[in-house]
Amino acid sequence: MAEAGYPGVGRVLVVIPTYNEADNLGVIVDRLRRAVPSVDVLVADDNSPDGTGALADRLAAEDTRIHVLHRAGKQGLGAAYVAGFEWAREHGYDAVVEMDADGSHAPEELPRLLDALREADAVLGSRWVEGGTVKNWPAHRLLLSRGGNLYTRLVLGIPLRDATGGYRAYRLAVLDKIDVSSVSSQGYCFQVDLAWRAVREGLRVVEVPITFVERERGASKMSPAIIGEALVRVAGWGLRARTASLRRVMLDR
Ligand SMILES: Nc1nc2c(ncn2[C@@H]2O[C@H](COP(=O)(O)OP(=O)(O)OP(=O)(O)O)[C@@H](O)[C@H]2O)c(=O)[nH]1
Ligand SMILES: [Mg+2]
Repeated sequence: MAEAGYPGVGRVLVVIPTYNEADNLGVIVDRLRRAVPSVDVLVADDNSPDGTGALADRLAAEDTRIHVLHRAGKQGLGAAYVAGFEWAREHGYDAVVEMDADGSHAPEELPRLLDALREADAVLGSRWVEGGTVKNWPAHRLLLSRGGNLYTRLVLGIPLRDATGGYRAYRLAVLDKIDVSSVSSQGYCFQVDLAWRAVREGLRVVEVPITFVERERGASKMSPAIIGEALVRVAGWGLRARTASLRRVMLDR
């Protein structure tokens, strides 16, 4: 019998978290369904005031591969993903993909991520490896992403070039290993948190180049609070990891 889903990976669920993305959702889901028809889609909407949830319901009514998770209100990107991953587990998927609704993550590049997942536990779409790039970002956004990744690399001591990106694929078993339901980080920090957990567990984490495109419609949900969360939490993890290895060195003496 032919394997269901994506060859070599199995049943794949692409989780798209949404908050006020009515101008973007239809386009991205349509592109995704055309680009990789064998994957399923779950829109995780936080009761968007602009009617994104109702739009997702209409898309789901026309296509059995599209599903919707309605959440009570805006609880952050991380919480929406954790709920989406739980849904994937309950429904027997083998792998999950993180993808933004705003068009920054091209569905046409998804096969590259899924192909790499055949030989990996987690695949990170990376803007900052050779072949990766960003389109239409102003200088301050480039600086924030480059600076944030340099900070993460130095503080955590991990080799990843793009630990803050949100275009990724994970094997479902990995999410259990890194205890994803206990993750409470929300914005960029959610992405760093998962990458950090996976690297610490010794899992096979690989980066593949992507072309990230700045959103054309709708508003960014990025805020100083989201940047602050990442700065503070990453510093805490780095400090804890260094204290733990220092303690090990002392005990070994
Ligand atoms: N369900 C849910 N989705 C969210 C929440 N915050 C952001 N999102 C979605 O997560 C994705 C990424 O959010 P963006 O606002 O694009 O954040 P970003 O990509 O870091 O910032 P930009 O590069 O400026 O677009 C989008 O699909 C958002 O609609 C939230 O609280 N709940
Ligand atoms: Mg975005």
